[in-house]
Amino acid sequence: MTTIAIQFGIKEALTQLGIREVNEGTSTGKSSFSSGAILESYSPVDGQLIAKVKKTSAADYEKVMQAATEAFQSFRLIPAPQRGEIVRQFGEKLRKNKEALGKLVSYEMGKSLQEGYGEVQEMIDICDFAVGLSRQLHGLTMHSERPNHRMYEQYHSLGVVGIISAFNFPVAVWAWNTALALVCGDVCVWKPSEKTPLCGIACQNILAQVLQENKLPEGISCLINGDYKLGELLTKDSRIPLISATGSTRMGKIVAQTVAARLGKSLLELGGNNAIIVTPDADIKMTIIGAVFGAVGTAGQRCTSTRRLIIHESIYDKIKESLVAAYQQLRIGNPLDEKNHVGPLIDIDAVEKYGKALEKGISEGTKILVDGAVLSGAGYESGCYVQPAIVEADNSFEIVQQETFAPILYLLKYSGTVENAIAIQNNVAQGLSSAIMTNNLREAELFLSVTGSDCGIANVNIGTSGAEIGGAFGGEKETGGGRESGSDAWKVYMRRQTNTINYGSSLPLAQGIKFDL
Ligand code: UN1
Repeated sequence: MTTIAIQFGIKEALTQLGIREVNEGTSTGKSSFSSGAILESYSPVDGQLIAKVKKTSAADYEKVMQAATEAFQSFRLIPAPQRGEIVRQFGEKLRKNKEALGKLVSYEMGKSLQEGYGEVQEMIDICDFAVGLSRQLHGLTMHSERPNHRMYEQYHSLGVVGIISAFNFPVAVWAWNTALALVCGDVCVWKPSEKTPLCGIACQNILAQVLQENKLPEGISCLINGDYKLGELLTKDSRIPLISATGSTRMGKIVAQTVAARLGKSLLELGGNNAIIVTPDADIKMTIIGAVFGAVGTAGQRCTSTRRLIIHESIYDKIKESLVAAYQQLRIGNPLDEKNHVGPLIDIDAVEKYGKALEKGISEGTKILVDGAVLSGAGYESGCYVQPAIVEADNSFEIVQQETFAPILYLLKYSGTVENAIAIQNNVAQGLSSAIMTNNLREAELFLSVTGSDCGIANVNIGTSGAEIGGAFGGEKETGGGRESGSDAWKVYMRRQTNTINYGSSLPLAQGIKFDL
C-alpha cells in the first residue's frame, strides 16, 4: 500500500468490499471460481497494483450460463413487487457501502472522490426507481374490432441479460441495467471493463450477499472477467436474448452485428461528441461552470463529456478569456483528495491518445489556448495525469469529428442565428448529449424542436453531462440508439405479448373476412 492508499483508507475500503489480494473473477452469486489467467488492476492514481483477478475461462463461462439459465426458470415466477423488494435491499446495502465503493471507484478508475460517490448515488437512485417500477410494469388494453373480444398486452420476463460495461462508469451503468433487469424478472451476466475488474467484484459481492440472505437461486447475478474474447462469447450466445453494451462506437458496431446475426436484441450506449451552444443571450457565469465541469469532469472520460463549445462571435472573446482564466484555477492531482478538481486518465494508453489528438489537431490547423501536457514529478508518478487543454478549431477538422476520451475542449465560432449553431452541433457522426445556454425562449425552444438538436439528450441552461437516472439515457446515430435507466427504458428488458381473448360463442375473423365451413 502506498502512502496515498493508506492515507485515504483504501485498505479498509477493500476489506469492507471483500476484495482480496487475488480474487476469483467468475461468480454465479453464491459460488466464486476461476481457472483462467491473471488480470492485474493498477490504480491510475499512484500507479500501484491494487489486486489481482483470475480471468474467466471458456469452461467457467459455460458454468455461469448454466447457473444463469437455471436461475431464470424460477426467478421469473417470483412476483415483480417481491423482486422489487430484493432491489430495495440491494439499494440499502449500497447506502451502507457508499463510502467504501465510492473510494474504490475513485482509486481504481481515477475520477474524483465526489464523482465516485456520485456514481454510487446513481446506483442507489436507480434501485429506488426500480422498486417503484416493480409495481408498474404496465401494458395497455385495446378495444377489439370484434364483438365479445378483449385485447390487451402484457410484459413477460425476457431471460438472461448480458451486460458489457466500460471503465469510465465502472459501477453505475451495471446497476442501471441490473436493477431494471431484476424487477423485470431477468437474470444478469456482467462483463465489466478489464481496466476496472475490482469495481465489478465489489458490486457482485454486495448483490450476492442480498441474494444469499433471501435464499434466492444461484445465478441471478453473475460476473465474468476477461478481454474482448469473453465479450464475443456473450454476443454470440443465443441463450442471451438481450446484450446491453456500453463503450466505443467501434466496439458497438461489432456487438450490434454479432447480436443481429442471431436476431438477438442489443441496447447500445456508445460514443458521444457533445456540444454546448452558447448564444448572445447566455448567462456567462452559468456557461463557464457548465462548460468547465462538462469538459474536465472525470478528466473528459464521460460519454457525455463536453467536447465542443459552439459560441456566437459576439461573445466569443469574452467566453474564451473566462474559460482560459477558469482553467488556470484547476487543481490536477490525486482524485481522493477533495481539493483537486481533475484526476488522472485511466492509463498510459489513454495519455498517448490524448497526446496524439492534440498533435493531430495542430497538423489540421487548431490553435492552442491552454496547452496540454503530461504532468510529472511528485504526485504524478503514475504518468496518467494530464493538463486539460482548450483548443480553437473548426468543426470540419477530422480530430473534432472524433471522440477522444480526454479533457480536450474545442472552441468553435458561429455567426448569425442559432440555426447556424444547431447545424454545426448536429454535423458529427455521434448523437448522445447536447446543450444550449440561452435566456432566449425562442432559441431554447428551437433547439428542442424537431429541427433542433438530433441528440438523445438535449438540455437548456445546464451542461451535457450529469444526467439524472429518471430520464431515458442514450443517443442517436453512432451513439447506437439504445435507452437505459429511467422513463420506459425497462421495456427492452421484457418481451411484449399481445393477447386477444374471445369470450363469445362464434368465431368472427378480423378485417371482416368471411370463412364459413
Ligand atoms: C457514461 O459516461 O457512460 O450523464 C455515463 C452522465 C452520467 C452518466 C454517464 N450520469 O454524465
